[in-house]
Amino acid sequence: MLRKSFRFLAFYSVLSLTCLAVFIFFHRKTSLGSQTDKERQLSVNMSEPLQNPGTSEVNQTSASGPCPNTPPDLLGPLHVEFETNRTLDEVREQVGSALQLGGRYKPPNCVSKQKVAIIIPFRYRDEHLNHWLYYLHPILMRQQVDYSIYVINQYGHGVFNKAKLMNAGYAEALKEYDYDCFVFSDVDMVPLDDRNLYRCFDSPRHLAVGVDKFNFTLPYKNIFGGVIALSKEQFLKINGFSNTYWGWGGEDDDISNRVRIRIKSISRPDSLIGRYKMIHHDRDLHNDVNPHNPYKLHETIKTFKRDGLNSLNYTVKDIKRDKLFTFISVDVHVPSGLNLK
Ligand SMILES: [Mn+2]
Repeated sequence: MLRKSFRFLAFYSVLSLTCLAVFIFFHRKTSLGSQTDKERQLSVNMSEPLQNPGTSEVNQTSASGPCPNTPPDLLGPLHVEFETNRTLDEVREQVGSALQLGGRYKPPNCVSKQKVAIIIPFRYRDEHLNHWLYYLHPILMRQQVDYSIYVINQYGHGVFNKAKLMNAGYAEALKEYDYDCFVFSDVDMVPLDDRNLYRCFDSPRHLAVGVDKFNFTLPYKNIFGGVIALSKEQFLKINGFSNTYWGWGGEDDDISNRVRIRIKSISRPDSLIGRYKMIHHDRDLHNDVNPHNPYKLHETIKTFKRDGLNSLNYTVKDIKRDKLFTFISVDVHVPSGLNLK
């Protein structure tokens, strides 16, 4: 009898221990599972912060393979005019419907090979920006670019520093998305042919080959300004732009030097496809020609390793997200005793 009840007890203790073990095992598994989901959600949000969840679902179900190397819907030569007065509200209505907040776009039916941040250094040029947005958004969509527009505004009224703004734009864009290509464009430059692709190539790309202002020819061989595209790797290799070109002139020849020193070659579209129309304008306030800048160009080879992305300092004053662009106001820390004479 005693032996029987002992067996009975032993059987039930083993059974309850097994049940306890099974319970603990499943409980841990479910709580682990929900944690992973949360983590997954968090990483999606962090890598694509400008995308709303609804659209990302649509993209996931309809995005099939990679986008074709040559976008299929390009038009070729374009008619561009700046006589029409364009307000931001109008442009938003005309070209904004496929955009997400921040001037963000992803082709709906294919996956782009590159993620492109378009950086526009800016101050006092609202009218030019409206023209630029009106023309560029539809072009970039036809080119099937995965892109955002960053307008980097110099805060305050101190001496302009375009190159430093572009460095800041690079740094700020990378905080939002893992871009692998950066297009730096003047706000007054509109391409006249949509076959001029806003993407990165094996060598740093000079897109603005022929500007109407210079009769559609290169004013000099080493010019590397107006609109340029560098991969993240290329931009890091040259340490970005110099931060020390205050006022007008020189910064584009300085980056041309950096590219020549560190990478050797550049690439360009052919002279017909690489045509641009520039918006005519008077010289901006607080951006006078700096007569010291041309002399600095002889120093690039000695200074570029310590003057650039690795010495960049600025303060973000404001970030506004429009449907058509992300507007970042940056204090570039204008030196107090700056002498442009
Ligand atoms: Mn200009």
